Amino acid sequence: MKHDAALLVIDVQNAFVQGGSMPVPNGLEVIPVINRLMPLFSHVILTQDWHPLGHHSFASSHANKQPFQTTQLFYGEQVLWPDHCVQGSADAQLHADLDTQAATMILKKGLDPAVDSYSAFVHADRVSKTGLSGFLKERKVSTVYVCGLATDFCVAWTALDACEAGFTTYVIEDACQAIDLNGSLDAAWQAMIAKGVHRTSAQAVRDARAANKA
Ligand code: VGL
Ligand code: ZN
Repeated sequence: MKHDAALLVIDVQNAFVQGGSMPVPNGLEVIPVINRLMPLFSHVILTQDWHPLGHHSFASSHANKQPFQTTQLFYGEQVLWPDHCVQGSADAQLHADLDTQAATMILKKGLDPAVDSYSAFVHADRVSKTGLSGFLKERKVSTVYVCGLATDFCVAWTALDACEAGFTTYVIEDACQAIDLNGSLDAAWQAMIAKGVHRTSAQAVRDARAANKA
């Protein structure tokens, strides 16, 4: 029997792999790992970063700013990125090699031009919510496994907010890859561990699911 856990597959989009606008080193490596995990879950949620042109998280929207610098937005410090995941562009599409048939929901995020959204649960203003917590709770999901791109941004923020919302939360380390900007990967793991996020591997998840089925 599959139990009440959801797999959250974060931002496996053309933008974040080789050839995209903001490639995460080794980003493509997550795809076969995630494809093997998806059939083990009865709830699979995909997220898609989906920004309007001129989004405030783009360096190009600010005078004298380069990608990977930061600026102050009304909700706090924001890392500025290359233009990426512009709505409707090929760059914003989910990667063609990702098996999307098993997905029960595709959540688009980052639509508000003034507010970024790394997390699948709460926008970067830390106030407005996506509705994912309610969606999962209505389906009696109490445990989430998070994977995808990038470990230190969208995966970490999603995992932290999942914990905050009361879900038992795992991050599947080898089903993720990181950007690692100025120590952001270590900082993300420290924050996740401090919050109670469990760090696991794809093999451990497969073993646990097999034991659960037996
Ligand atoms: C992401 C930065 C900006 C991510 C998305 O998917 O990790 N990072 N937008
Ligand atoms: Zn983005």
